[in-house]
Amino acid sequence: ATLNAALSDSHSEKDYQQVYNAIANQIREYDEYDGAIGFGPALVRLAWHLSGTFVGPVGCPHISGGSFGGTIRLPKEASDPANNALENARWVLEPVKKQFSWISYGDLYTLAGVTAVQEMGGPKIGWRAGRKDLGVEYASTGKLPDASRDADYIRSLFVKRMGFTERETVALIGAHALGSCHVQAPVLPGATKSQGVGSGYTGRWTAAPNFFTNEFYRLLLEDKWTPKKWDGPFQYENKDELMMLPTDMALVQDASMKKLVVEYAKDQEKFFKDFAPAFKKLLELGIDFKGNKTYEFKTLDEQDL
Ligand code: DDH
Repeated sequence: ATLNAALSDSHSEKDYQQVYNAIANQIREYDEYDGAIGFGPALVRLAWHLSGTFVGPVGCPHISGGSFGGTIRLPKEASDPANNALENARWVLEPVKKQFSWISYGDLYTLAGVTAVQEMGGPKIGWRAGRKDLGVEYASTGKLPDASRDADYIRSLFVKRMGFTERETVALIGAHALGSCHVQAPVLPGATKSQGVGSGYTGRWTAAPNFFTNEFYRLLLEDKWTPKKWDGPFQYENKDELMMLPTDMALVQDASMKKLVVEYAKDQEKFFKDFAPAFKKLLELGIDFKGNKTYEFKTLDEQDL
């Protein structure tokens, strides 16, 4: 079973490009957010957390989760501890939702992930419209990964439960070139203090956390990572105070995943080529788009905006 996307979508690719532009302008507007990282990484994480609740794989009779219903907007799913700090990502998209009230939250949040990857210099991600907002009975909790675990756990979630290949799995986790981990959620523009807690982990993975690159793999392989001495959860650090989660280190502790890390560390183009369809697949888990067309959006730069 799959959830069926709206077929006769009355909006055109041009309309969705307008939404893309509005999201991209929000990223530009608030570029000082989170220590001048901006909202790009948070929007990628929002799209992933909305989609990564999927229990399938496609074709199995009892699917649940996924991006279709936009259910991360609902308090039940938003308050899953795995979604800590994502209220900020939803905050920055609310003006876009007001301007384009016809778009569903599932479409808006997935399009925001696509926009953020592209605006941060990543590959073009094909995207399809047609998700419909669903109610709280479709909200999904407890399905997102626990960062303290190992490679077999990652396989059990991504390969067995969501239907990704191991290659797609390793490519997706390369998104950790972006953003950072937070003990406290970053302070919102205009506010004076943090509105909530983060994951409890701390630090950035790379020195350029708002550029989409293969740096995550290169650092994972080439740097020396040691356990961080602190009161927080077990994590790794290098001499430059960059960080890795236990699940990140798992990618080089496992022989077959490590091969892919080596490949992506050497070849950013190959990483981009594999990431783009894997991210599209993530955003579409459990959805039957029927004949809906795949759109590819222009960046603001490409439009001279
Ligand atoms: Fe992640 N991620 N992620 N992640 N993730 C965190 C931040 C970001 C795990 C744990 C964490 C993916 C996979 C995994 C991004 C994208 C993606 C944080 C820190 C934790 C913890 C949150 C905070 O404190 O604010 C684990 C575990 C996994 C796993 O696979 C086992 C994937 C697949 C993606 C993706 O996008 C495809 C991004 C981006 C961030 C940075 C967010 C920010 O605000 O900055």
